[in-house]
Amino acid sequence: MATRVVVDPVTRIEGHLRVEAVVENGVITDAYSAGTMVRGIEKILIGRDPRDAWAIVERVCGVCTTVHAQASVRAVEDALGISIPPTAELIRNIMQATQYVQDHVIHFYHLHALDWVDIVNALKADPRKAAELAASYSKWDKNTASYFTAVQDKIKAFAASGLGIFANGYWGHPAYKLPPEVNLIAVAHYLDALEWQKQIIKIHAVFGGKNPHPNYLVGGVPCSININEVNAINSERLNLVSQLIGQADEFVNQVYIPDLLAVASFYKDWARYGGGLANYLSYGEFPTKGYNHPESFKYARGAVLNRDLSTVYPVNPRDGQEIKEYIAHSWYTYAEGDNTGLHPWAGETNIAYNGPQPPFESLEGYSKYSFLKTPRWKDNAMEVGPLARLVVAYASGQSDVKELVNATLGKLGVPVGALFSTLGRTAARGLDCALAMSWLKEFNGELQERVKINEVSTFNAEKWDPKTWPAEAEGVGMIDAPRGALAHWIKIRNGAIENYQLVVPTTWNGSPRDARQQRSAFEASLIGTPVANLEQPVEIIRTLHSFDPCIACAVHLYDPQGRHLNQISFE
Ligand code: NFE
Ligand code: MG
Repeated sequence: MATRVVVDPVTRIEGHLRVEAVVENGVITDAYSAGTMVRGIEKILIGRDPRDAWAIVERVCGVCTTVHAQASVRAVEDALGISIPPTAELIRNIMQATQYVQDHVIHFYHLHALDWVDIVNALKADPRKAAELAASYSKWDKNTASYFTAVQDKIKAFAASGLGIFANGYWGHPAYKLPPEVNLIAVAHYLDALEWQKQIIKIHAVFGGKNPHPNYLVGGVPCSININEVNAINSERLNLVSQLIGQADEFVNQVYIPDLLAVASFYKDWARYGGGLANYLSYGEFPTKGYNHPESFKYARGAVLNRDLSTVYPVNPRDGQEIKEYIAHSWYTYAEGDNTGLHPWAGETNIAYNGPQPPFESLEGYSKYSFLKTPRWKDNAMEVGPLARLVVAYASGQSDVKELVNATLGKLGVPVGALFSTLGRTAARGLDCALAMSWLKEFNGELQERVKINEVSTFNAEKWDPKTWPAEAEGVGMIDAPRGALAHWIKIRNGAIENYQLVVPTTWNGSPRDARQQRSAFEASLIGTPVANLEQPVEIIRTLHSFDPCIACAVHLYDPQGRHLNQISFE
């Protein structure tokens, strides 16, 4: 018998996501992914100064903060033909690599770990054995028996008071497989990661003034470097950055990656589930010779189809035939009809909600069922994110990526095919973090070298004055954000924004079906997954979380009447 399992809200994500999965004989046979929240970002940009757009679009999300500002300044620079000084490029790379590292660590411990780690079971652990076990795979000197005893005491007190925000977890569910000691180690590091992430993100405050939402600047970065000046980026600030990078490196390589591998080794069966789509898209990231030279990127740009690693297809977001957004199953309407696909330069954002009124019982029978639009590359549904970045880089032959992927698969004793799964997606995020960490050190070293030789220009003012702009211009700003391929398309007319469209990672992954009824990544990846207990569908949550969904980014339009469209409760 088919049962429709509704998960709403999906928690431990950013934004408001509802998933309905059809389960037959204990296995998911169909799924619907619905973004249930709307905001107004694309609309409110129209008519504004393109140089201000970054400050508005950055507010689309506080999780992947900085990435939308970066996409926006790149879009304006692309439209107006502005290149930025190499020192500014390095600082932007440092900001982005910092974002990858902080975001991925937080995702692993605070958003995803509890799908695999049973907090209550950690009470059964022997802290001495936990310390021995941790020492066998990590050199982190905090991992002592007394430290694990103290953490266990905290959990005891917490459990006695009803477990607080963790009260509704599926503790004791048979899908949890870790021994008590591994559970205890992971809970201890969950707490440590909360403290740690406050430190690394200070790098954003140094170069961008604050976090979340650091400052950006069309033509460069909004900070000047003078090693002897109190109010500039000086020696003290640069030393702080180096020190924070050192701490981050230790946490990533002695805590996160060892924990990830330890946890993964108990869940190898999850290399069989959650693969979903076989197509991967990456815009590439971390330019080293200017953004117009993608061949110099740390991560290559391209698309891989049908998991065929022998071919990487070029991706051109300017081509009107490559990237299109559909709304056949989304609460929008297009002037030319709802089965049309529109390239983002011609994109439209016209809300047309015709779904159920709250409380939603089921979306069954509703043709339109989400506020996410549905992007396609050459009409293919594409997965984006850390796994896609690694797949495209691997297939492009980038040696640092290939070596790390092969070494990790070897350690886990699983074949390359294991990457195409829920487990593979979660492991890929860890490798993505380790790579970003190593590049962060490299970028910082290069910055220090440039400062030594006084190559400190951070701003190109050449086209700052709108009088120097053409009457009409169009640009695209790509970035591979922590959750994947992100781009902003801008049209400028007479110095003001005429159209602005964001196509965001979670829009690719979490969208509803397209006009040809092809599923996007969330929906496709759930099919075939077993669900042991319909009342506690932890398996659905595991696969969704492996994508690190962000619905705030993915939907960016408010109901014009400000209507309350869905009630979210946190009982
Ligand atoms: Ni709000 Fe985001 C990232 C972007 S995902 S988290 O990474 O862009 O849709
Ligand atoms: Mg959009």
